Amino acid sequence: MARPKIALIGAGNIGGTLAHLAALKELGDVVLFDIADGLPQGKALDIAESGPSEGFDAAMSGTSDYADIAGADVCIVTAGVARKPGMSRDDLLGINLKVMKSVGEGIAEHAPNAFVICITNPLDAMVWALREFSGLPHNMVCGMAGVLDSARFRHFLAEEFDVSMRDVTAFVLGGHGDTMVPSVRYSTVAGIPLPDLIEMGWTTQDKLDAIVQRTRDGGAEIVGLLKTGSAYYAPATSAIEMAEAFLKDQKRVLPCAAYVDGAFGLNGMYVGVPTVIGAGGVERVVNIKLNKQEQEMFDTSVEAVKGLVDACKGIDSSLT
Ligand code: A3D
Repeated sequence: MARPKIALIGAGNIGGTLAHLAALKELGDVVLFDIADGLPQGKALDIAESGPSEGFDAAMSGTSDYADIAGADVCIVTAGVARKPGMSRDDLLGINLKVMKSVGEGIAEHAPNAFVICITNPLDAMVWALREFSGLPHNMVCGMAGVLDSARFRHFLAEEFDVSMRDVTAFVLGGHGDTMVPSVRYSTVAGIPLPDLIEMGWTTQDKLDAIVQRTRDGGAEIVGLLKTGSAYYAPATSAIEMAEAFLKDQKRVLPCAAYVDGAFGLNGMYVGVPTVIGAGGVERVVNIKLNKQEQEMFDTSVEAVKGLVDACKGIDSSLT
């Protein structure tokens, strides 16, 4: 049986890390696509040359021709520009919307059966636009943000409690922006919900509030430190987790920017929600109950995403 084919659209910081991780995990053969002359070919060759030492079997190639992604099983999209200090994710909208148009058309023509994971920011609006431009089924197009935001939340919680990150579960709802909703009630240490851990004296409400805020600002914290771009190791790892769930039909329960039509009281929009990812792409949206305060925060986040989608429609009249 032939190996799966993984197309990485964008061979920058995240794209290169994705290629390396996909190779190390032997998820399939990798095609790196980028418009920058020589970049995808150079990274592909460099990673291929790590194969003899690592001992992986995966073909690596680089291209600037969409024909080379033909028949891809998975496409992970990072094409576009990333934030610099002082920029919000929303500042990227105008430039990255044009990029989504060319990427969406390229995928539609050459890899219409792929499971597509968008990472380009501002995430929720870009995954919506990418779906519109590509015309692929909604369940086969989603965005990576929730896995990363939840991983940040889990990391900070594990540090606070001095326990293994493996025993901390958490998830973050809503749009991938300042209004995201780290869910305290549905996050646990080995099944013990965070509010119970406050009662048990493991932490305080103030400390937990600070961790929630640090999670919301997690991307900006790294942009501020790096100064030349945004995070890429953890974003790439998060998208690989989603790709693996699809390729191996793992039916993982992962938060991602999915098309929500009916659940959470929403009528057809992309936003971060818990989902089940398997061979059918986004197979289910997990329609959890929110309390009043969570619902208000989620609604605020939804409104922020709708504003960005409207801005996209204002820029490109083909989007309705
Ligand atoms: P970067 O290292 O700049 O790579 C982007 C690549 O896209 C560059 O190599 C460009 O040459 C390439 N590119 C630009 N236009 C096109 C095009 N039309 N077709 C193909 N390739 C093109 O950025 P990065 O890898 O650090 O980040 C990529 C994107 O991910 C940015 O928009 C970031 O804001 C976003 N990002 C999202 C998250 C989420 O959690 C959602 C986290 C971190 C970064």
